[in-house]
Amino acid sequence: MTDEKKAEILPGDRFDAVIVGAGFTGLYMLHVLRQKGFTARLVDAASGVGGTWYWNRYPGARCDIESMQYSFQFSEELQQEWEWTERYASQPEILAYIEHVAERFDLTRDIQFDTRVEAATFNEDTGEWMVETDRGQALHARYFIMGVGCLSAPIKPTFEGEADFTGETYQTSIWPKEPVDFKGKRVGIIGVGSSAIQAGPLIAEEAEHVYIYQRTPNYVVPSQNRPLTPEEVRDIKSDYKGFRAKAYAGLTAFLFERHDQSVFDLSPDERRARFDDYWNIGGLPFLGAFNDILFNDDANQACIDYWRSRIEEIIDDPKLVDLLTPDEEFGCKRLCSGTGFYEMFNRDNVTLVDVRGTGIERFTPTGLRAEGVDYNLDTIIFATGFDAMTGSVTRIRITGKGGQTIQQKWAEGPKTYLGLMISGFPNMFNMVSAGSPSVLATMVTAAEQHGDWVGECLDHMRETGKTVIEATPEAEAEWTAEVKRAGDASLRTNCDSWYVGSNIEGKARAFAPYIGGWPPYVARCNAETASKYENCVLSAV
Ligand code: N01
Repeated sequence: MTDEKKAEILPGDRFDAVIVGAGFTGLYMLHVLRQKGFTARLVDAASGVGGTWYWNRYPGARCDIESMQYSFQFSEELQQEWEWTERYASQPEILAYIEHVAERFDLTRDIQFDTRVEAATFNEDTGEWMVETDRGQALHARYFIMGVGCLSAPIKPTFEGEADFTGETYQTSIWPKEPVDFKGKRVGIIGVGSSAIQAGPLIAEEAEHVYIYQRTPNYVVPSQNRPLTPEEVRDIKSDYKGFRAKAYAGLTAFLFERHDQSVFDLSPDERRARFDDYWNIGGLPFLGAFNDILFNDDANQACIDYWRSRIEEIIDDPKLVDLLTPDEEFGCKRLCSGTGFYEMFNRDNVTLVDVRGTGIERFTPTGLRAEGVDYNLDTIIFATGFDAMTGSVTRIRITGKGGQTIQQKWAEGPKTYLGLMISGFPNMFNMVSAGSPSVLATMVTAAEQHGDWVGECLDHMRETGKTVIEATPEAEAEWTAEVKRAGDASLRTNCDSWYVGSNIEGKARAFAPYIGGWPPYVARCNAETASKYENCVLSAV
């Protein structure tokens, strides 16, 4: 992006909407508002579009939703013309796609890059938001729209002695644009979440030695990534609309074969054959092998037994198998989809360091000390995750009616109406985040659904001469209870994970995304629109 192409910065500007975040969600929202004739300014801290795909440039970064589905469907021309090369797209390819979309729909002229939104305050007299940036600007807008992502507030633990470490440190979630050279280096990776699982095997191919510091193991299934064949692409594109419609009708808004059978409907041999089939399909669809893996403890244990038998086939050292086996439900955390993760531990230059005891105690000038042992390292990589779901919202000082802040409002966990609106914060829309399917659905499809919903809502406001919309406290309480009910019905609330916020000390435990299913969620949103917002108060100031 050249500087000339960046939107001109006009301090004190006034817009119909200020949108935060230039990922899939914010970009689509901007497109919708422009189509409808609203004025909008989109603000992003990055120097280019892409959101999560702008920042997460670590080796091996790749999506775990199939590329033919992890893409926009609002433009038939776009989806027909864009060529994905692999079943699961890599970060560079996804970023190139998002840049293409921004260019194709001429979005960048309304985007202000290299600017972080620091605060937003609702003015009850004017019904407008004032959005303050780290450039000292105050942008005024009727609507304040957050498209800030679910996994975009990175976290990094701090260790004693960090400043004395003479080597290089990196963080997967804010990876440099320039390639990092690991040749001949002793590399330490802290964490074994999806980021480390993707990065580790590739770094191990290059580095002299890789130490993986694992506090809690994760279940990993093979992604079975491969190049897309011209035939399968042609097949989908021959009826892309029909393909998308089938995905839309599914529980997670992405299409994969789900068997509507219990683990216990099959004999042990048939069950194993079914699991084998799904292992070969790989990735998140592995969970579709049976309908009760995430809902029944015994079915879940059968899945764990199968998984373990496969890992035992891969890893030579049985002690490592024990160390890499989680002691929680399968699929409770987000299932990790990897390539060569377990195989990596058969390499002579990879060491798994179990840090469940005293942990990583400190950094030293030449590396780090963990569990009482000093490790000499040239490079240390933090793959330590995010303040997920709410962190990207609460790191902004958002103040609603009566001086209430979002931090106060969400102190005991996120409270929303349909995930989209927050009582006490009129004219603010929080897209594809806590309280909606978001991370449990295809994020791009979720971005389009929310973008269309907000667009229609703003149309209605304009047509009826209303200027302020706010969800009622009753509607918010009912929806927040529904989000909790749906979470409690799933095994996914049982373990510690970023879904429930337990990776952040002091954060209230709450299963943040809505797990009640995509079709019922969309039906609720559509009913609200059809009722002309019966669960909201609309007024004019
Ligand atoms: O982060 P994580 P992530 N000492 O939170 C460890 C999406 N994503 O970036 O579990 C030692 O999963 C921590 O240990 P513990 C995807 O949804 C998708 O990898 O707290 N270890 C854990 O092992 C994913 O679920 C893809 O005990 C420490 C790790 O750091 C989500 O993003 C790719 C520590 C953090 O794992 C987050 O994944 C990448 C300490 N002091 C990400 N502090 C795709 O495949 C933390 N840890 C699409």
